[in-house]
Amino acid sequence: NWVAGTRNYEDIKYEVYDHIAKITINRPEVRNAFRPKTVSELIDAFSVARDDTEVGVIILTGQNHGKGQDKEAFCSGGDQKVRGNGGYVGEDHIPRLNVLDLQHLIRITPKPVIAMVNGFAIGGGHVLHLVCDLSIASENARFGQTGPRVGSFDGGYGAGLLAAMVGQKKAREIWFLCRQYTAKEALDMGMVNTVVPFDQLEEETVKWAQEILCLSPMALRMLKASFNAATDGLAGLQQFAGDATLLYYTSDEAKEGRDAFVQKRKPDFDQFPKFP
Ligand code: 2NE
Repeated sequence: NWVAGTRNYEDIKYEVYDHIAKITINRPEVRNAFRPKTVSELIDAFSVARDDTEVGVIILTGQNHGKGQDKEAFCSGGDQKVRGNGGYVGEDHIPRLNVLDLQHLIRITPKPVIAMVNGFAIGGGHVLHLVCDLSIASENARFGQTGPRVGSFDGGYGAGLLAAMVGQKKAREIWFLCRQYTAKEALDMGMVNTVVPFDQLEEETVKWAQEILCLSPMALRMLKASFNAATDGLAGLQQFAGDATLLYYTSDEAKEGRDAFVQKRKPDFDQFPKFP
């Protein structure tokens, strides 16, 4: 029932159904590893979903290629074959780590983002599921970081958010040993919300999204910003404060300040209550 969006993407797919946007990394031949173009398209798609006032929940997933559940992938991180000197290199020959911008965008998108983890979530792909608000995994999913093995690391959300989620000891184990963990282990660690059979993954994810869609979008927005404020430092506070400003702008009190300026008169704030 998904309806394709109008944008022409090469590395991803963008679809909408019942106020849900589904964004799919579509490079199954490399386990949905991302190159700079993939990330640029993901940033564009998340911006489209964010701006679409009809969209209330966003799902991020990876394209299945149908070669067996143990071969499916959510995302295997940065495409090591285009990793150059200082970042991942695309058609413009500029080395980039633009996935960090994507992580930030997922965090500040004021709508719940669900990672629908259909297989390997490894390296930078593992961090992508971490920065989503919820993670729903199929039983075949595998989780892990590989940075120290392939000469990389993500010390931002990849380390700090992971530690906030699973605890310091476990987070260090994940990074220091570069093991893979089953979906059940990820559930026990608190990294995923639920685990379902592979063939029920999308149905279950859509069910969660539809439950969320019954709730107040503004309350959800404020809650997402509140959770981020606790872990994201001043950037988290900025997001929360931005939402407070949004709400304030809708008040007569804020409009009086704007109108007085435009009308070149003194603002009359006496009419507004001074709440305790
Ligand atoms: C994902 C995993 C565990 C799957 O293993 P398996 O055995 O099922 O598949 P296989 O044969 O390894 O991979 C299938 C094809 O996909 C390519 C492989 O090279 C292979 O292609 P061919 O050689 O047959 O042509 N492929 C898989 N992952 C790729 C990748 N990341 N880049 C380019 N090609 C890839 C297994 O494939 C695996 O461990 N993959 C590598 C995971 C990894 O180390 N990712 C990078 C971590 S660093 C990172 O993502 C990062 C960061 O640390 C900081 C900032 C930004 C990014």
